[in-house]
Amino acid sequence: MAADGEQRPPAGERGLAVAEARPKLKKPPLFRVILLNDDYTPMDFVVEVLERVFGMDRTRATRIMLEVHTQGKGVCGVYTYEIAETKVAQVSAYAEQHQHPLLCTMEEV
Ligand code: TYC
Repeated sequence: MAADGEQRPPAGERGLAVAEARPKLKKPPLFRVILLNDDYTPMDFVVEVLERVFGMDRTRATRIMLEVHTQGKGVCGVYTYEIAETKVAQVSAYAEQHQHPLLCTMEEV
């Protein structure tokens, strides 16, 4: 053992390879919340859901609703897993309460 006050030179000066410690912070995976078209859910109801659950204004909600209506599906927003899961659950519960077959799902970005 080295005596008190006697320290070994740092690794980089002893011919050892040194690398900066890299903080291992990974970005969380993100998920798109997707709304699916159907033939029965009223357009007004879909617009209301987009306003309530996704905080959209009437103009944006109407645009997304029409995109879903014409394209078959549309993206309501992109969130981390738990937020996306909660939005899907809120849409599904609200649609069920009102007995509409509206479907909402999520997919990793
Ligand atoms: N296609 C429905 C209708 O004609 C409207 C609708 C839009 C339903 C979007 C679901 O996610 C949806 N009444």
